Amino acid sequence: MIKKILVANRGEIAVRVMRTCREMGIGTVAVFSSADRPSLHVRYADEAYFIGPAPSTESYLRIDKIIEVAKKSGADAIHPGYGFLSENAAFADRCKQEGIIFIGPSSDAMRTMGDKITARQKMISSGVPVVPGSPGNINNDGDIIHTIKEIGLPVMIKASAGGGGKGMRLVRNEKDILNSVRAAKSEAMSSFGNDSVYIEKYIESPHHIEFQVLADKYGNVIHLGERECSVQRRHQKVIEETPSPIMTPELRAEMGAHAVAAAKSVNYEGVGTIEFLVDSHLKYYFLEMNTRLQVEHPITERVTGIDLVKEQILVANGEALTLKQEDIKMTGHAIECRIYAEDPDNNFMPSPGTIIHIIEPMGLGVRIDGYVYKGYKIPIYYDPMISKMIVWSRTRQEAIRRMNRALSEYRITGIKTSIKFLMKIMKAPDFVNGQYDTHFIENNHNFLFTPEPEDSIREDMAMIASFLDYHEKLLAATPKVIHNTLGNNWKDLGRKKNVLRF
Ligand code: MV4
Repeated sequence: MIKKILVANRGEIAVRVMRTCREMGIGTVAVFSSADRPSLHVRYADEAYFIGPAPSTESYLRIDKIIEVAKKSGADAIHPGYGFLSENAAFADRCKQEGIIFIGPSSDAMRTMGDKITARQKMISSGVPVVPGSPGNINNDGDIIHTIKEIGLPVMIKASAGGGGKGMRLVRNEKDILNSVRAAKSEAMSSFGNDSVYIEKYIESPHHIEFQVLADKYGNVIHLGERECSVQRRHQKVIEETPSPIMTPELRAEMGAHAVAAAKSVNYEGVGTIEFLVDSHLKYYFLEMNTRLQVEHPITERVTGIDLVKEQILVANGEALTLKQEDIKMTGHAIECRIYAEDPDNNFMPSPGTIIHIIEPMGLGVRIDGYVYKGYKIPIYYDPMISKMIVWSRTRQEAIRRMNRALSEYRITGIKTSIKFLMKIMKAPDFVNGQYDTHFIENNHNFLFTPEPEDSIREDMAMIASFLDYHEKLLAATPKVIHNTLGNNWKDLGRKKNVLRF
């Protein structure tokens, strides 16, 4: 029985995993870099260990240091979260060697699915539909010519060691193909140390739909429905929702069965995600499998009522799934917005800094997985996502209205955030109508990036609010000096409706 878990991660996911551990009566161990000493996961854990300087390569990616802390703390298991070492097969192997339970799939499953060419080949042999393309690695010009003859242009050249949009090239003209493959191979070699590339037919305007799977160590595998992830910017998901606006019960059953087959083909254990592309004729194709818990898992948790981290821990404990496929029911509609410390008006440049003021939305159907707090200084070293807001309601339209209400309540001053960009998306006709695909943001660029007049007022008000807040603190701190210069009217202004009405 796992009694203590080291969470080898930081930020919102570390806190989220620790919450489930606490509910299960499992001890929690945090690891932190020098930049994360004040971070919430350190405060929340039962124990915390410093593992090195701020850069991830010297801290959260240091397998030796994490193993050392696991031993020192007596942790029975390690939960990797997402990112960092979560899909690092060598880390999973090292845990096994050290007799520490790795909460995730086997390193073999990671390796097979991490290599996009072997993943494709595995899917083909398992009867899971893949995008038409090259059977394997492109070794010479003959392979290219043969593949193009078979599937036609346009094509997508992809790095086998890539994924998530890294190492992809779109080719529409025959004359570009040979040079593009050569360029893709050298780019793959420099980025991943592996120059294997493959070619796929380019699917125009697809939906990016992923299926959540859950498997135990005894071959039981179920799926927990889909997540629509087509609202992306530069291969970074911005909004996810379930159910997908284009899904039908029949298509869900078909895709779900193929997702289960994909997991079974690699003897998968734990939670995993099968990504599909779905074209305008609702034909679907395996894209890749993510062998980790994903950022967007909370929307699946909300509509199914299942705690996915709890299921991960039970599977890691060697317990058989108690859930059967027929037990899985999706209720209502959930939408997740990712909140980033970035400036949408400045090409989403990261906006590190100190949180002066934060008010988080609450109310029926609102969940926030976050980790920042008033006075927290957001480090520059890590992903700028500061929280995820997940809302649920009975219908998609109610969920959109609830997300709008919640986003309008979300107040963070001291840094720039993507909140107002998210509010624009929630109001975009294509989104409201559920008529969008992976080109949504580029197709709605004007609507999403034309500043509205009240934006600047809202900015001013936010600035006034933070200034007032700051001044109230100053008043509290040094009333004599401030009162003599500013007198009392300043505090009244802070309470006048017309100034701070949002
Ligand atoms: C594709 C594709 C269309 N055709 N492959 C994006 C990241 C990784 N998951 C694979 N991705 C895609 N692969 C073929 N054969 C479309 C995507 C894709 C995408 C591509 C460009 C810009 C945004 C995108 C968002 C989702 C999926």
